[in-house]
Amino acid sequence: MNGKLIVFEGVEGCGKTTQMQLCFQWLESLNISVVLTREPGGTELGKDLRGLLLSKSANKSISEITEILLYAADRAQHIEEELKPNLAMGKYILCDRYTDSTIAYQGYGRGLDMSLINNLNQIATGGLTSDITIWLDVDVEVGLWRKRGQALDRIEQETMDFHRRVQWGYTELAVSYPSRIVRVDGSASQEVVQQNIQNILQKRLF
Ligand code: Z5A
Repeated sequence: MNGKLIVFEGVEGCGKTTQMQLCFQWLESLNISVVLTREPGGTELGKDLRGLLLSKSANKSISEITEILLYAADRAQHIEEELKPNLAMGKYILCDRYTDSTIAYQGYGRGLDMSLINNLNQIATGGLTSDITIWLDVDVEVGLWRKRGQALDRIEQETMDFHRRVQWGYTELAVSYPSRIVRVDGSASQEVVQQNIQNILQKRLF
């Protein structure tokens, strides 16, 4: 596989969508073939799974095991249908969330067993890891404040303690995988954040 898998991670409202769009434009301006995608929801099946997982009102009773299995199913389909073929074509993939989200949300947030999570991630990905993961680090309060006024989805409606555990998960992941995960201060202006990301990608991937 000759392409590159570039993943964006972080708590709600950290700026992933904004920064991925800017990266997309920048990479296209360099004549690099680039694809934008996300988890959950990067395939037709995944869109249905995303609806089930994040629905604001229904499915509140979804069990924690059901939840993680649905994320794993979304990922397995995404990899076969979207990631592997595009990487094989040499494309750069900008992916909104990947395996670290499962560790941060279902592991640190929900407290599910880490060996179960690692096993499921391995089964779903077949060992495909990102070439680089950009972790946009913002305080939980900042991220949620940025999304004020918007209807909150099922996970966003969780307690502040839940979101703080997720944030702690990202902090520990960045320490554990320093060659794969790069922390970027997401509280800076959009322009500064983007410049920092471009500098990192230029240094690490080109
Ligand atoms: N999830 C899980 O639990 N387990 C898994 O394995 C996976 C996922 C894969 C997916 O949501 C949900 O699924 C997620 C985890 C769970 N939890 N929730 N909810 P998502 O990733 O699609 O949505 P999100 O995490 O809530 O992100 P978001 O709402 O799309 O936000 P964002 O993409 O990070 O931020 P944004 O849309 O670019 O920016 C938010 C606002 O801030 C917007 O008004 C911007 O204009 C503004 N903004 C952006 N950057 C800045 C800066 N630098 N300064 C000031 N304002 C800014």
